Amino acid sequence: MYSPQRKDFVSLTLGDQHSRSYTNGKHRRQSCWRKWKQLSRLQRSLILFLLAFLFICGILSYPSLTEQWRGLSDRALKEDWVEMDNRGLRPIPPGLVPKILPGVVPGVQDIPPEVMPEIQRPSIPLLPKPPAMRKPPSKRGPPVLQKRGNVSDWQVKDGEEAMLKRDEDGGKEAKTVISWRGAMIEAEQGTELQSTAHGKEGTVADAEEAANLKPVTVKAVDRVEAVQEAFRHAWKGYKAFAWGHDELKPISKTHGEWFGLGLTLIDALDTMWILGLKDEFAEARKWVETELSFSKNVDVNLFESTIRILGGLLSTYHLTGDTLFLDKAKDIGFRLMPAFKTPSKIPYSDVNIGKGTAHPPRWTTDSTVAEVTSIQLEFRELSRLTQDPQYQNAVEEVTRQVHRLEGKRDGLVPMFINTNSGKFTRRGALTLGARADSYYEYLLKQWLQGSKKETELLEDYLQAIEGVKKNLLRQTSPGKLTFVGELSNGRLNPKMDHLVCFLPGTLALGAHNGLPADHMDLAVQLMETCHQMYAQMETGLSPEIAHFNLQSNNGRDIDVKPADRHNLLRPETVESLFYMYRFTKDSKYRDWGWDILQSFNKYTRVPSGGYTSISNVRDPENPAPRDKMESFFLGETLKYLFLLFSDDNELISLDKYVFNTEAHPLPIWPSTS
Ligand code: DMJ
Repeated sequence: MYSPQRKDFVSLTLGDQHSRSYTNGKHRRQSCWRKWKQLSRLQRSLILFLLAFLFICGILSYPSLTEQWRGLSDRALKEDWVEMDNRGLRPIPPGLVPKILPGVVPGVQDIPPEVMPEIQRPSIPLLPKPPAMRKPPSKRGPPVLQKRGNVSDWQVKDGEEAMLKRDEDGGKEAKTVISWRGAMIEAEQGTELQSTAHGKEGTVADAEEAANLKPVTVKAVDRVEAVQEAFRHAWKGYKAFAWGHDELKPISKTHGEWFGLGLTLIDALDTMWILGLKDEFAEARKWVETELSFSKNVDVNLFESTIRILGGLLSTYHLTGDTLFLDKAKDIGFRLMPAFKTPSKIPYSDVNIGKGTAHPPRWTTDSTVAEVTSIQLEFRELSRLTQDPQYQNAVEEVTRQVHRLEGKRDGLVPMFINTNSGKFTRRGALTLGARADSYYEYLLKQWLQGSKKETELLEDYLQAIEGVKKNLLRQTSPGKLTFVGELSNGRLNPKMDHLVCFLPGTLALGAHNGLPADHMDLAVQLMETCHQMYAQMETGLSPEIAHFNLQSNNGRDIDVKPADRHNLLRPETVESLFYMYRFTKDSKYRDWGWDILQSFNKYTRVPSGGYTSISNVRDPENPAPRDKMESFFLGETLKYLFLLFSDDNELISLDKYVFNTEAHPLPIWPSTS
């Protein structure tokens, strides 16, 4: 029998008379302690166990709590947007786009030579010296500005807008965690959304209203000028609030810094030249001459600074013949070289361009496959211009290793490669999207850059496209849209990043250069899908990631998860539209590009200057601006739109130039090399 004092059960008595009679805290504490001491050991253990259990439950339920908190902050963002609306920052109706009228680097000696990678003797013969540097071969002046035409097709778009049935979006707000090349990759994906396909369903009243509209023929010249106007508007914001900084934050009217190197300005240099914006170009050039210095204690990402800065400077040098840009290109190129000083010679992701040190990300010794294999066009060109083989050797060593590596599947590469072992890391999916995309692009483009002589590059490219067809290509059931899915643990995930929309253009470029005609067929199909990723959204803007429907029991082809509804002003679709139009002259590609430009103007344009990425392409009432204009909007998106609408086929001829993955044109080497 148990003694009366010893109770093997817990008795909780709430609000008894005794406890009510306590008036002072000290007594209450003493009494609690006495009561605790009176409990049996088993009772105390049980209470402690209960408390521990509750604590663990609390920890486990933390994510859902944070989700609610995030919901609250998203609502706050929504309210901000409403407030902005009240201040006149509503999306601009088509046709009401305001018209804005135009208006040395310390040497590299401060990197100690011992930290530089050894100069490799060229295993590949060096390319012949390019034509004299003071007189570059391809110098051409900016194209003459066209006279402004009418804007009647904006009015047509107004009518089309009336046809849209705008559904309420009941999904959760986006959850994002990892920044990837400007994209935010989702931490987890939530419930699917119910929405109406853009341009596919309309109410009867909407259709009647639209029937009153008369089609208006629009001349190409109007569209070219609309791109110039959009660039000037973006530039106005950059100039006013972010001059010399990396990125414009157009809503808070300030700037964001990534490397602290004037990223937007450098990325936009050749765009200004191509668009014929002489005054803007002259101002930017002045900044490069007087302010730009790479002698800075700053960590930069090797890939991003290569494609944006080195690529931008090299292409501007080629277009203008101005050696200022070549000098700057040499400086940054040399400062990036410590990245290759790794056990495997597969470069690290980050370099300190002031100290001459490099390192992988803090959490891994892996590098991203797309990053280490998409710097070759730029470094090879730098070697050609400088007649210094070290750049070409370093990047071609990477190409050679990746070419030989085991672990590919029908030419498709994993996402990560280890900088110690030089082997692929077995994690992640097989994808043509983030972390692998430009590996495929640069196989073809290096082959073109080198005048189609490096057959291993071509073989790898052709094998990879066959690998795509065999492993990743699917069609939706309802609408027969062709897409490139992702292969994860042997299972196909029917999702495609917007990043994959570079592929139609690359396939078309290959077909134009004699690769199999069925590459062009595939390009046409994928181009249609990328177009639908815009057309089926309520804002007319694509989400970052689309999910495709393989079931025949549901009428919708494309779904968007809540975490994927953002649009970062990315270029890939308009890039491919440019290639498709150049090679087919089918005007529908121009029309699709025009729709996209108008949607950017309607939902992402900030009246005080600049364009902003948005969080929700499914909500035209509240697209939820993110307050950031990525440098690639000026470097790529507007450049490709301009080239799409321009009738001048010789303006960056695709038989003379190859675009790097940041839309910076580099010359195709003469075949006599
Ligand atoms: C750009 O920096 C480049 O196009 C890169 O290849 C992919 N990401 C962005 C644009 O989306």
